[in-house]
Amino acid sequence: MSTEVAQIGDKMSDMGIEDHQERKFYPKKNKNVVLPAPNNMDSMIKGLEMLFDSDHVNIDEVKRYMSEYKSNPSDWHKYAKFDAHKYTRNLVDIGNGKYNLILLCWGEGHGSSIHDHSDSHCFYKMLGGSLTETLYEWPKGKKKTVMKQKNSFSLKENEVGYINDSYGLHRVENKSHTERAVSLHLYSPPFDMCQSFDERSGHITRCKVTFWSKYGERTPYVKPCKPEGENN
Ligand code: CSS
Ligand code: FE2
Repeated sequence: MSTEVAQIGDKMSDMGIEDHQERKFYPKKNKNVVLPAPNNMDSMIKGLEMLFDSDHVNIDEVKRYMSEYKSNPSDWHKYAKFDAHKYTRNLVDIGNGKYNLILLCWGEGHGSSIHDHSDSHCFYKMLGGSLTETLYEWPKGKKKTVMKQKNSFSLKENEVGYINDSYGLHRVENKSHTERAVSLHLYSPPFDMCQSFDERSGHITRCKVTFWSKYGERTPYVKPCKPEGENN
């Protein structure tokens, strides 16, 4: 039995790895690959590209890999752009078209609407501060009713959260009035529309999601959708 450690830059197709004890990942041709813990954000970005090389997404493996990166603000400060009124979405990488990697910057008290994730995987890693996630059930039927809240929990620096539409809907908030928060989100496949929900009625608004910046450069302003757009 042998265990090999993939190097960043290795191609899956070059790997002849047969077996290993723990971190299983099943890319093409059923080869298992062990990725070393990323020691900075650029190596995490390259490692994520490898993890998403196959069509199968191993949720636990991606969560574990993202949690192994120890946040260092000097790795990501060029993407961290705050707005006074709303959290910002800042594109970092498009993962060969398989996903969007987006840095979200949450000012004090900023929060999202209740929203879905357009049938995509949503992984998010805390890079700084803390966020509170509240889960909701999908509204049932067409009748207007207050949305049903499920559980709520907080994530702190370096922790990783995950949701997809089968888990329900969520709202994410920086409840702190003194600290900002920064989180790195991976959506696979990428999406540019999602649905936001009015908590009192379950009313749905379709929203276009946009970027405040791309690769560290401010993007032109896009008028937000009403009443509670996801975009900025
Ligand atoms: N889905 C929200 C952030 S909470 S996961 C967004 O991308 O704007
Ligand atoms: Fe979300």
